[in-house]
Amino acid sequence: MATERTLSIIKPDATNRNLTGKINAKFEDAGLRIIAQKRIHLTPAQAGQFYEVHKERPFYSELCEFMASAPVVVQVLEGENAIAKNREVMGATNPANADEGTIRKEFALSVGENSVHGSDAPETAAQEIAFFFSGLELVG
Ligand code: DAT
Ligand code: MG
Repeated sequence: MATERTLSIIKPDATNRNLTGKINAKFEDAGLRIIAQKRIHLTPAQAGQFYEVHKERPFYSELCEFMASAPVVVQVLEGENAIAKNREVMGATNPANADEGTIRKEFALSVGENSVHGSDAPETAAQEIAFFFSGLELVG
């Protein structure tokens, strides 16, 4: 299995509750290395651009508004099979369906306010990393 990189976002519901350290510990305990990280406050337009793939879905405007409602922490995680491993650590989109011990089971408030984003495939990971970071900011 190859070393991969994936884009992670600690969402406003989690930064509001000061959970960044607890969430980062979950990544590190799973063997994922945080090789880039910054705290930013997205505009609704930037959130809309990031989530453009969902623009036809009924929750799109709610999602963009939520993502711009408070600061987020964007980060690049690196490790063996990092994309799938991060999705495992995150848990299911809806916390009601998330496994015990996952970030969303422990911390998410609802399907919308679900604490973390993680890329879902190598192509989207590459696009999403490039959306937020320059190559110089990735320190593996
Ligand atoms: P994931 O974040 O697990 O990759 P997704 O890509 O299907 O899930 O959706 C992106 C985000 O959109 C998700 O994290 C929260 C929001 N969302 C998804 N389904 C939703 C729903 N039924 N109601 C409200 N928000 C939803
Ligand atoms: Mg997704």
